[in-house]
Amino acid sequence: MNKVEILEGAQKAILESDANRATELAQRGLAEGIDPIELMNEGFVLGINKVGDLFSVGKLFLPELLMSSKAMEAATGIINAALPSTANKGKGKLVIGTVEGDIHDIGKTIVASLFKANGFEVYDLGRDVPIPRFVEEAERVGAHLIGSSALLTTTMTGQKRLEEELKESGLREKFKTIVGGAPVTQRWADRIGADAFAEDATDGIKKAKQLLEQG
Ligand code: B12
Repeated sequence: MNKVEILEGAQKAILESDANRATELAQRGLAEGIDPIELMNEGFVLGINKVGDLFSVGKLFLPELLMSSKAMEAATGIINAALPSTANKGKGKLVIGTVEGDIHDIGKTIVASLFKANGFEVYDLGRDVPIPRFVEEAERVGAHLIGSSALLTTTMTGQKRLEEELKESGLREKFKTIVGGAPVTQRWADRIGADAFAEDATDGIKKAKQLLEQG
């Protein structure tokens, strides 16, 4: 199989909710030397995005969405584990989680893995995280950055509450905040007063580095 076939196969495996095939292609892609992030973005992510599109127009239903996301989780587990863990720590500490009421964590976990691979110390709070937890954990570990993920228009408000919570507790200046998730935009970040918005994991690393350089 060549690279194009693997990437197309990866996309198809997610569309067809085939976890075994997704696992096999994740392993194969890595073994062939495809860059893990490219394998993710040009393969599996295209598949899950199509699934999301079909779901939103009613051409596919929740059981299929769930099965495709299981296949996606299988693939991302393998790819995340393959990201190099750098010995060169000390870029900064990141506390990250998916906000309260929201159980989407595939993207958040990719972001956490890529930050680790880029020398950040990552504290992943998981999904459906109560807003005060972000603040407590950031205080506890002495974080530089707080990253929050929201995939639902209804849970994006959690990111706004995080900003409010930080302000109310007098801690806003202590941490930089970065927001992400499919419905989240730069406009939203500006509106709620987050320090940065990132389109994807790679953009997240870029923005985080910029923020930390600013001090
Ligand atoms: C997979 C999926 C699920 C899975 C989630 C499994 C899991 N473990 O995550 C399951 C089946 C559980 C699910 C459930 C639901 N889902 Co859903 N789901 C999706 C789907 C298809 C893909 C999401 C995904 O994983 N994308 C792939 C990853 C890699 O991308 P990503 O998450 O965007 O993350 C990237 C960037 O956004 C960014 N990023 C993300 N977070 C962060 C954070 C930081 C700090 C940074 C820097 C960057 C960053 O970097 C990531 C990597 O590049 C989306 C469709 C879509 N287009 O998003 C719908 C979608 C989000 N779901 C939707 C809905 C409606 C639901 C349900 C309400 C369905 C239901 N009726 O029950 C429930 C909600 C449950 C809940 N309370 O959370 C809607 C939301 C509509 C809306 N406007 O709010 C969507 C958009 C589908 C649609 N088109 O209708 N879902």
